[in-house]
Amino acid sequence: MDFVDLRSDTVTQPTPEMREAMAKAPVGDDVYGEDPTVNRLQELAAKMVGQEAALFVPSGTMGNLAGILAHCGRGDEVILGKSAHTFLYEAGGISALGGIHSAQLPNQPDGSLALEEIRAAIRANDAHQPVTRLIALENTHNRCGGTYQDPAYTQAVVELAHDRGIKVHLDGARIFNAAEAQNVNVKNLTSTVDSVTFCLSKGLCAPVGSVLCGSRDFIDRAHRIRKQLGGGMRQVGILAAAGIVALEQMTKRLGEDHSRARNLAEGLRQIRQLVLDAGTPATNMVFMNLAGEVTINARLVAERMKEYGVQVGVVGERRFRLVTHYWIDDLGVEKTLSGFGKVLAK
Ligand code: TLP
Repeated sequence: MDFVDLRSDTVTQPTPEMREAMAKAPVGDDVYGEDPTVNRLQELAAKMVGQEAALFVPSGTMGNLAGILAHCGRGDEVILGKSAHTFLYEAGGISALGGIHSAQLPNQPDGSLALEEIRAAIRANDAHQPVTRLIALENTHNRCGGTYQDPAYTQAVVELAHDRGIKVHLDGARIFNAAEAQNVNVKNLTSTVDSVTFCLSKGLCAPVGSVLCGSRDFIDRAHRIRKQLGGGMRQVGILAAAGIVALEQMTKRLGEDHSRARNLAEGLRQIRQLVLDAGTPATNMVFMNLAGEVTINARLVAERMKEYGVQVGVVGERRFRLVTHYWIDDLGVEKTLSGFGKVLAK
């Protein structure tokens, strides 16, 4: 059965245009910097986000890890959110592999870190304390509901950081969703941070890969770190080709996913047994809980939804995440609504 798969936008299959571009891509050895398609992708990516240079990496996790390692040495501190993907879901890589300490601040509902709290968390110049080297933001913010932060906030963090000689890294896994939701050019969210990583293989549908962008110097350091992490790849233009299609075509259509997420949420709100988060969806993610009257847990509901051809994300005992993407059409939204109706009426 072909499922309506709302578990994540990571489940997206490459589009027919991507498969064609992959088949035809000229390739070379990227460890020698000789893959023309990778080089094209990197140039395009850097240009789109307003940075000097870029590095193709196998995953968002490696993009964040290589980026943070390129900014921080052992014992340095990064200020990040308690709900940051890097803090919660990247297997503690920055501390395991980089010896990097983290100061975790509460995320505000939109995923931001309060400026006063950042200011208070910056360490004094004191031999007892780690050195605050980096502030890490996430936009859109996954755990906070696919919420987004605006250019003014991003700029305020950059200014605060630079004033104190601190760098800013942005986990922009879904930065094109953040730009789309605010109807701004993505550069307004990315050009002044010191580094940004974004994913090609989520809502943009490429099968593999993320791009880390920053200054030429920074990317040179990250390049060596990517090699240390085992992320130096060879004739990988075959994947970068899909990434180029992702950037040229798929960034333009994310509004459709956002409007389908809104339709989905509107329908789900009519189902008494579900309680949607206030304001959801901000972008392509709908977050909701089971109402108190429901006696089964989210995992069991998700299991029963499969009988109706729908897969949903379970992110807590009674909590779901539903993510729209290119492969979810209006019929998929209808199937999901009728599936929940039937499963919860039982
Ligand atoms: N997020 C995945 C899961 O790991 C939770 C998802 O399904 O949403 N930053 C952010 C904000 C992310 O949401 C993710 C993936 C990553 C980084 C890591 O990307 P990958 O999976 O390519 O390593």
